[in-house]
Amino acid sequence: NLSQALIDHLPKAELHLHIEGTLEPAMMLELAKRNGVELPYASVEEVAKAYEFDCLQDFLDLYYQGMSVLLTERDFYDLTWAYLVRVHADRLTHVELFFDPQAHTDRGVAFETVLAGITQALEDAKKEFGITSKLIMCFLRHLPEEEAFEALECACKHKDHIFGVGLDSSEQGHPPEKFARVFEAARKEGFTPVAHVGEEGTAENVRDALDLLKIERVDHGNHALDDAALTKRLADQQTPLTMCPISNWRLKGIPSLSASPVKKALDAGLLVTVNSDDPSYFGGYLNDNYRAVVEHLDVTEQDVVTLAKNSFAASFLSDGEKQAHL
Ligand code: ES4
Ligand code: ZN
Repeated sequence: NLSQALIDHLPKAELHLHIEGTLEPAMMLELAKRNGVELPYASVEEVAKAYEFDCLQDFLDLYYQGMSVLLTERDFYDLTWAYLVRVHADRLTHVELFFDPQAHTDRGVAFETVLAGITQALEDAKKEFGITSKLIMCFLRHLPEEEAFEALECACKHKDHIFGVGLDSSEQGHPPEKFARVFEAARKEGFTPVAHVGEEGTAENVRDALDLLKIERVDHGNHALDDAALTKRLADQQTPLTMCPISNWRLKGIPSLSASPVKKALDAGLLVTVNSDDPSYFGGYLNDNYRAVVEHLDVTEQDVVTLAKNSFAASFLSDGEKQAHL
């Protein structure tokens, strides 16, 4: 069918992707064996069966458990390379990916080990596939501000490889203001700020992230649409939103894919994009998310083209680089 072919053929960027969320069950078991790590699963089927989530926190618990198998530079390389090979097949040509260093340094894995494995795979994908990339380091919002400052200190030694800072993990109880100071410091150091807000949290969190953290892109932002004035502000300023339909559905942020706010955001004139978030855990890579939008929302083929174009427009590539991708 036409939409399917269109999705497969359009060059696309992915702007909301946690590299640790691409860890497939088969690789998880393989790395557990390679590294002598104990997991509560005996087979790929058992891992897959555990992936039933009632909310964001349910998922986060398994996400942090799963990444316990990632220990060496090679592990981070293999993880990142597998994702890039997979999305090259989806005609992805640019990716801005998140990583969660605190989830690794807390387990005794060095910041440099994590970064070296990821960046080597990104460099190889540029050479092999022509895929361009930017790396965004996320602060874990359930951890203290002081630990975010420690992560920022590490990032400052690697400005050549880290483009931006983000904010992820549990939104409830950890509002943007908790990170106002570390974001200010990060901006002063030249990092571009983004944040997960309005996923389980309210429009107020989205507004606070814009005003207090000065974010240049909203990750998720579903609940921004609850507030008409905020929606208008985002449309007027063309602040990008990185939405993740399958993730929202699997974490029960929406009752069904037909309740995804992607179409509403398009119709409101927002610079909205479609992304996979944690494809292994949620059961869908980039094109699966585009297909979900086509199958469950009343979108036209023109909307699909707009979403793919938005993915570059909303990226942090320069205008010249954006043109080269279209
Ligand atoms: C995440 Cl879906 C989602 N939300 C918040 N934090 C995250 N980390 C990885 N995936
Ligand atoms: Zn996310």
